[in-house]
Amino acid sequence: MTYDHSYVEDFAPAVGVLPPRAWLDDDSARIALTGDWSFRLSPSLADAPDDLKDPDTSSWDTISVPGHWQLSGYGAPAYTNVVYPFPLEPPHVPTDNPTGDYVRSVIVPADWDGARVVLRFEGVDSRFAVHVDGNLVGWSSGSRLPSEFDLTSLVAPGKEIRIVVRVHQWSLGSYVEDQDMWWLSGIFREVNLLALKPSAPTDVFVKAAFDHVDGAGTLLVESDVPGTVVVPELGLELPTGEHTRIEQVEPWSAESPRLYDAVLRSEGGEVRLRIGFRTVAIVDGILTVNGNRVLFNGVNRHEFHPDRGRALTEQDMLDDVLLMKRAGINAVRTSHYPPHPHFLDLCDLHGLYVVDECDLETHGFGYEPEPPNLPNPVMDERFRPDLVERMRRMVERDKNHPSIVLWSLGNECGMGENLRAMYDFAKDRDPSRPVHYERDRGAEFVDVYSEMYTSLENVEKIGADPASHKGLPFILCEYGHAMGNGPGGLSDYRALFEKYPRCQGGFIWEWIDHGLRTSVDGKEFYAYGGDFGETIHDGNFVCDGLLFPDRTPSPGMLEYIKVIEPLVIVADGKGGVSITNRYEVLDTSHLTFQLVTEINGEVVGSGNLPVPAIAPGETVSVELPPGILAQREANQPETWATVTAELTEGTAWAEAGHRVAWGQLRLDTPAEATAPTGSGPAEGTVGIDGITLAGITNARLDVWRAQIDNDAIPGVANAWKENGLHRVQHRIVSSGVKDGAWEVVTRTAPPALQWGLVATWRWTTVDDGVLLDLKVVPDGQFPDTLPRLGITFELPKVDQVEWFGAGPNEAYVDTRAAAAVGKYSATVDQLQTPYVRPQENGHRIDTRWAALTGSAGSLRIEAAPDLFGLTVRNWTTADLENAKHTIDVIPGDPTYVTLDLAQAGIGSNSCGPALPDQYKLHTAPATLSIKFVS
Ligand code: IPT
Repeated sequence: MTYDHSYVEDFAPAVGVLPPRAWLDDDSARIALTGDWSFRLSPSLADAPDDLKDPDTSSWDTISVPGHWQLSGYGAPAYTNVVYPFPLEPPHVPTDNPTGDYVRSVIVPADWDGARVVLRFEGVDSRFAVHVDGNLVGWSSGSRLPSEFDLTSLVAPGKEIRIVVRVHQWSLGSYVEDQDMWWLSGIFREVNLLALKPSAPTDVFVKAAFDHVDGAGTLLVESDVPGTVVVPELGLELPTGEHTRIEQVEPWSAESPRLYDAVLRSEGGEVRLRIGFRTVAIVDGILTVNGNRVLFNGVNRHEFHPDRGRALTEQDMLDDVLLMKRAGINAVRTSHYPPHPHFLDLCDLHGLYVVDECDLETHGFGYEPEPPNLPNPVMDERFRPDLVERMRRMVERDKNHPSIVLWSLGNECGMGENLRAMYDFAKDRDPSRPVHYERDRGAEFVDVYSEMYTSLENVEKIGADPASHKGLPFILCEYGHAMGNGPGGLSDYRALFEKYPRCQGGFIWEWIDHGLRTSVDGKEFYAYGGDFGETIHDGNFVCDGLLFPDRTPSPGMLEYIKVIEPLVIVADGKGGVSITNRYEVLDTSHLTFQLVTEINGEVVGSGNLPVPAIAPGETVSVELPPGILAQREANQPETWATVTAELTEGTAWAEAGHRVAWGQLRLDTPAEATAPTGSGPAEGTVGIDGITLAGITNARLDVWRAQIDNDAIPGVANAWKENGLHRVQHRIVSSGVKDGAWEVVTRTAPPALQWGLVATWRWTTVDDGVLLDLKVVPDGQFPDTLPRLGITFELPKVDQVEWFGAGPNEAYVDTRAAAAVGKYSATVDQLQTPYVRPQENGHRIDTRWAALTGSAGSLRIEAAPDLFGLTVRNWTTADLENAKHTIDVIPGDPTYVTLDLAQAGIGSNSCGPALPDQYKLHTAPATLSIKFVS
């Protein structure tokens, strides 16, 4: 008889499992079944052996649990975003269904006598059957949800049992787990054998609320086994099931995550509880926590590690939480499945608002398919029991976390009655939390209205019409697509969240690039879709995070940190500094303010800046110390004051001195910029006519950048490429002395087309160098916009770059909030940003001067007076553009230097609105004046 695999395609959510219950920190005995299990992978159901009653594992390998078999040497990862990698014919899945068998023995301790012995899985992808000593115990699915099996009748204390788990890569569950991520299978979260004492609680529901009007807390702890709840700090002792009011409590919030340690004592054992008193409510269309309007400075977080996939360690989870807290992020959407429960404990402890999302996405069916297309599973009644059970399993597991402020039904499923049923379940079981779902345009079964990737104009419209969408609070569950270089425009979104009360922020897509660490010939790089030979895949769309795969912050992360920082520090227009407190509940008494003054990038003064405690929402003006004012009077050169707010004392998530906000004030009054005048023609100087200055060769007009992911989308990229911008040629029209300058006229134009850019390069000598006055005029049917307009030239290899301008990190016109004016120094290597898929990077905006030094000497470039964008790299734009992975860009000699008059903004168009007009680089006559000193 062959093994009956029919459960793989069963519409039932599970068979033989215990009812879902809360994740509890109790004193029940347990054995962690982590570590080595015997393992065998069958490529297909057809050849998965029929020996699960008593498999002979002597020839099997071992695999480490938790983990994914594709990252443990079996099969290969595969990435698709929307599309399913198998034919759509629910409930069927391919017979070629990789199936992993896991076997492990464990002795049930003798002192477990009388206990209920439960085998608990925290997460198995995607469906699995459990056998103990030859008996089929049951099966379950819901990859990111726990399943428990009662083994009591199959075990005897003191005796060994043999557990056999058969896990299938594809199942009915795969139809509702179409999240944008790697397909990775196996037992990827912990497995435990538990001894549950009959007289100890196994399910507890803590209901703790806060009344912001009178400061009182209310508490009710429900338990399946009665007991007494003790909260020592509150001097409280109260029976389960009894509601109590506490005169004064300190509330829990993301900024001030006050938890009260408590214990629930019953006859059979103890459960440790951490109680956070807080109330989530929608008041007059505004989402509030403890009466305060919430503004989500959030991120979408997938669970990811470049070596372990979704099998995270507790350290990985802590790393995420600490990185978020230090960044000023206050909210996480657990896209698109419930995270490991330990992560939620950390959110409670350190303070992050959580949108806990159900393990559900059916994107590949389309939003509202009409016959003859198949209905989306959320419209198909056969899926309803499974979907409602998924919601139930999440709510039951996670209900005690104060950090969870919204339940979310799932992601990208369109609309269907099964979603309504999930909503109804959540509201019935836990009326204390509003429910989120994004694609409910009519706001039928949601409590907050949510959209993704909405343009600024449309956010503004929603903000300006508070009655629209049933007057619900509005959030962007995804925006700011952080793929490759980007996202741009975050400050503009932030301004709208400040302007319209109902626009309550959003969640950047996404937290981390899912690049898998791989190597070729000993050279390491991060792999993305297609790198494992997948038949269909979505390339590097899986690398769209604020963090690189190894959790180092990308420039996008640094930008986000600046945009959301809790204080706004700017000039007050009266000679002082204006500081606005954007915290929800904290005043600024925990912060110390520092002031540093710099003239032309050199520090001339520093010290403490006394600032009174500023209440949330308040703005104060602080005068600068008199010495600094005097300096301002006396100095014409560029003078900046930088005010920094730091933590006075360490917190659980950062050390004392951690910077939470900063701002710069320009102290000198910039004089009307005047161009230096040359004293005569710098004859035969630099140009494409081959004559060189200070090692400069091959100076050309440059209009192309290695496409960033936001450029590489049809509308933009095609228009640019159709206009031949990626392959222009250059012609010298004339050169000679003219009107006191050496003048070279060039025409830069693409093959086959008739438009061009006529550039007039006028070179004159000045005291210590040569001056270039460049004028560019488009002719013919030129394209509306350009990726960039600048000049690129070559220099003998440069090692070190020093510059005065905006920095220290790369910045573009719409990603420049985090750039501060200062004097910086970096190697050419350090100027590059290693985007997982190589693309334009490293641009330093608003450079005043730069000194480039290499073995062949040095060259100084000065704004005269136009500020320029600076890019220095040891490869060409084409090299960068043609590279698929970081290891494909190979540094060489010479160095390529680009000085931009302007460059197009970055935007978020890889998954989002077009680049706003103000950040486009419109083709028009332009000039640039620069001085070269060798
Ligand atoms: C949106 C998805 O919700 C998210 O999971 C991710 O795929 C993101 O896009 C892109 O990276 S869906 C999109 C069609 C708006």
